[in-house]
Amino acid sequence: MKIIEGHAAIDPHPSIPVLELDPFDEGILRDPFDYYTALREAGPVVFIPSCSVLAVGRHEEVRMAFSDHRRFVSSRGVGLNDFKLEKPWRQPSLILESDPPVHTRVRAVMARALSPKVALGLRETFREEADELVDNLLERGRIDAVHDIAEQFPTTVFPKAVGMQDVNRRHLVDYGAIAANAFGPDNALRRDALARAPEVVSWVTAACARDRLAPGGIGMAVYEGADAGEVSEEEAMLLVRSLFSAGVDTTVTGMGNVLWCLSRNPEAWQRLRAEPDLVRPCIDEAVRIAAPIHTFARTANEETEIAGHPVPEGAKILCGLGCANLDPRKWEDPETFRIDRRPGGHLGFGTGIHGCVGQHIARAEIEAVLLALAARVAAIEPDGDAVWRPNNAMRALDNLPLRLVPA
Ligand code: OVM
Repeated sequence: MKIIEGHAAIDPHPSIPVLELDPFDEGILRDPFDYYTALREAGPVVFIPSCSVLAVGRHEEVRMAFSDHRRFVSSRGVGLNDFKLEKPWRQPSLILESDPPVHTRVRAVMARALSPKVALGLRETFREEADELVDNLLERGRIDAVHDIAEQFPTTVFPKAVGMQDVNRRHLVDYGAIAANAFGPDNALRRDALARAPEVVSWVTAACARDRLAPGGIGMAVYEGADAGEVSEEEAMLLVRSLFSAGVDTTVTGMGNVLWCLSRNPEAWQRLRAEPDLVRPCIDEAVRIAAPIHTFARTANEETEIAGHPVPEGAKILCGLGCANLDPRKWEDPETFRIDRRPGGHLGFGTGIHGCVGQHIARAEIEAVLLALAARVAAIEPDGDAVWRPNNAMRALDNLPLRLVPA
């Protein structure tokens, strides 16, 4: 068997269209829209020789792959590496890189620790913190929304909510980006991420220990699952690690992307200021248009089919979440940001049993910032070009220069 990019090379059925491009090319990652169109138009499932994978980019097939966790498993990794064939770069995530029954058991613990009720309890604190941040930013006027808001806010409030004792903001943001780049092929992004990994990983690992977490926080709530016998002490530690890998940089990215959408759509900003109840649909619309996680893979755990095309066992299936979110088969004017679209069925938080378990907390963080801004800022205007930061799995900004006009 030939191995390419950590998984079995595919000998695709001749009925499957071939797409000759590298989906992890830095140019495509910075500006993916033409690639998205090519992927959707080529067919319901395509073969990409550059990394020997199948890929789906239409809403229907991406949703199907994510909803069928029995055929398309996560336990063999949700990047290009097949954990059945190659040793993963870190101990696999118990919740992301697992299947039932393990997944079901640990997910229950995480769902409780990150429940809507927990998010509601954090709302007030988030709002106070956001008001203070915006007051300070208004004194400056010109800001980089990535550094000054999107990285600043979650790295302040989330570690506090988790009960983290000693916070290193840079390591927290970098850990998520490293984990996300590691889902990709053996390219420069992945190699650079893994070169920086040891320092960040050892810091994160130490931060996950029970005695580094304050009582009453989300981290300790996970360890209470161990006290109740639902998970082992070691499993609880790995689940706390997932709070840091999945809970910081994803939210940072979502917050940056929503501000990118609003700063490019001034009429939407005015509408949000007039109708703050639109904050929730606004967040969903931004997560649809610029999904923080643009791609996750699944592995075909048996010989099967997609849209009538044969799929061999062991095939990696790239699932274009960001691509499906812009599928004209599903959305009217998919690339238009409509603050009141209410885009039910978007895949920016995934779907199925692995759908984002932390989304209530993420939404609460972004909501607090948007409401604090909407109450005080008459206009958020571009103050230069947005710069994207290519990542094998994330659609993230590097810089978003903005001018804030006080109300
Ligand atoms: C994890 C995890 C889950 C979701 C995303 C992610 C960006 C990591 O459990 O480690 O990386």
